[in-house]
Amino acid sequence: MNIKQLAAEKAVDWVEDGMMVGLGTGSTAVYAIRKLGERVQQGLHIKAVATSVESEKLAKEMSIPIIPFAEVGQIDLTIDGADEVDPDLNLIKGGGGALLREKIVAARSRQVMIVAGDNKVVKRLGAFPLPVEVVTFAHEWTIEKLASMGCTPVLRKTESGEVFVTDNGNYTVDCHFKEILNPARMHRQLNDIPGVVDNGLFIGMASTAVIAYNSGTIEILRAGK
Ligand code: ABF
Repeated sequence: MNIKQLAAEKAVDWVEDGMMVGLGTGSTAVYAIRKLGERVQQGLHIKAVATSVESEKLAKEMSIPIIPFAEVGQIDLTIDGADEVDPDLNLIKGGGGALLREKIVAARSRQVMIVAGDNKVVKRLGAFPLPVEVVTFAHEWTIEKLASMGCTPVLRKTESGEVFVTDNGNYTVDCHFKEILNPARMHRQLNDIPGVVDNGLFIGMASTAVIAYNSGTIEILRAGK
């Protein structure tokens, strides 16, 4: 079992009968959705919402009941991946292109449980290029503004060289800051830029992180601890 699978499957142990669950996006979240699907097929009763078209498709393949957002009150537990996790459990997310839906679902969740291998744990955010979701209209101007924030902005492309389009019809700009000294301030400054929809800094949103190591051990990190 690899460390992504180890972390993801451990997180699914926290899912209880009757829960409303948020399903994350990315290769680590895929392991969680598959494990959850196994438990549903063994009789676990849950309802779920997904953070991407891709995760929703997999959930339906696993017979996990996906329900309309209008019918969702609070989400009890969201299990999702991350690109970087700092000591305060602030995150960089969005490497998978799903940051907007992930942040909307996380904001509706009583508990956000991050699942990752220890390679995602960092002392300071920023080595991973910060994804920023921007509208397509005048995106060239938005990219110039992002550059003025002190990063090297790169419009994300697909493997075939096309501009990557998110599930929401927007573009993603990967902002190479190298180091982000004040993530909370950076988050606010980015979202003040006209044309920016949201960014991959998740500040104070994760309550727990399940971190797996190649040794096979698992560490549970809790916000504020
Ligand atoms: C998603 O999972 C994204 O926000 C994040 O970028 C990605 C991490 O990908 P992986 O689990 O494949 O390393 O939630």
